[in-house]
Amino acid sequence: MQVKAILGDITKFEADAIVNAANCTLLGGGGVDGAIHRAAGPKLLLHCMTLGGCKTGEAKITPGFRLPAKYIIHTPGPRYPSMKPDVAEEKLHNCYWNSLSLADQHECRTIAFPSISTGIYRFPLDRAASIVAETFVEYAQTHETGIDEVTMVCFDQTTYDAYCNAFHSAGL
Ligand code: AR6
Repeated sequence: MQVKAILGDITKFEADAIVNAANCTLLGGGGVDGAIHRAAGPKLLLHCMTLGGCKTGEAKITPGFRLPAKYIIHTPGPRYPSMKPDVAEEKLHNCYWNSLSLADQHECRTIAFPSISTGIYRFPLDRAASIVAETFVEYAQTHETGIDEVTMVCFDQTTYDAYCNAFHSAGL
């Protein structure tokens, strides 16, 4: 499983699956969630309305509709100020872990993530990047994964630098 970070807009990224930093309603919002709903078109919301929401750290899958990606994996990240830091860290780990697992179940070979929880949900960026790197290492070591390529699609330079550093430190 190859891991890399790039600067870009995840709604334009061609992968078998892209991940959405959603909220528990799965009915859209601001940030990357809003951008994904706008780009995928109104059928995404109609589909999400049938899913019954999603708990923080868990993940649900939909088609990509108008996106270049075949699937969208929706995972609500932890809202950092509203829980204890160790609980938030565990939930952030679960978001990435459960998204990879769902991608594997759907035989995805390529998957792209945004920086879950580090925007509106205010998770400290450097800590998030270390947790993401650890999660990717642990997942690759413990699974016979069919995923060849994982890309962190970062929307700004600071986010890109944080993930590059964390991946480098983890030997990715
Ligand atoms: N491509 C890639 N990354 C993006 C894009 C994009 N098009 N747009 C924004 N980002 P956020 P959260 C980055 O706030 O913190 C929503 O209202 C952004 O710069 O989107 O998990 C949901 O409905 C940041 O680095 O997600 C929830 O209520 C990262 O994506 C809440 O926000 C995540 O920022 C979730 O908050």
